[in-house]
Amino acid sequence: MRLHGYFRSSAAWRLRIALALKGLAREDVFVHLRRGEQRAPAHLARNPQGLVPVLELDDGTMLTQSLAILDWLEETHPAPSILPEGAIERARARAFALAIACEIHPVQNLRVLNRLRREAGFDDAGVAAWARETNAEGLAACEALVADRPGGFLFAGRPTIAEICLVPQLGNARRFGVDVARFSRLLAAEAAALALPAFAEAAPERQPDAE
Ligand SMILES: N[C@@H](CCC(=O)N[C@@H](CS)C(=O)NCC(=O)O)C(=O)O
Repeated sequence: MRLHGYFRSSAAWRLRIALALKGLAREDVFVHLRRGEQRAPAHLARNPQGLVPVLELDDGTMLTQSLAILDWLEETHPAPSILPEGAIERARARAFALAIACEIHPVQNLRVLNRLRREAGFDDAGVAAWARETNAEGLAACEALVADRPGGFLFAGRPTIAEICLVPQLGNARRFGVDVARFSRLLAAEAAALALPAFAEAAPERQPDAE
């Protein structure tokens, strides 16, 4: 499989973690987002949305949208599972992952920040405040969703889609200057996850295209 991604892309980061958790090898193809390579015809042919990640299967099939790809991975490579046991816990873990992937991440995406600058007159400080506050507000809601859950991992005695989405989003939050210290339950889950090589090795600074 070929993972078309970028070291700093948190959506690609989710897939680096999941592929490693499931013991699946990948070849990386780098799409430099700051240079706009996601809008080049070659990449638009893979994903007309002009986004990474894209997972290219051995038969040439292109899969897009990281959460859909996580579902595909779980269906085709069920062990080890990245979902908790039981329908209610699965619904809760999915809700947590979607709170990040649908509510926080899209509004702090590169193209949105660029549009704020280009079309809404935001200066650098305004863009930084937008990114910081959308992350802080969204992660505060995530902390509230799981505050009463004991232990390290959030929904099982092992990592699930919740940590797969959480760890990259905490990375974004720090990059945008959020003081994450108040999210103690999220930090406990992150620490449990980062003790595993699959999470530790997926970090942006460990990728060959890191700058
Ligand atoms: N919902 C998509 C989000 C993909 C996405 O927003 N990718 C970002 C990097 S994390 C991207 O390619 N941004 C390029 C841009 O905004 O132009 C997913 O989960 O795959």
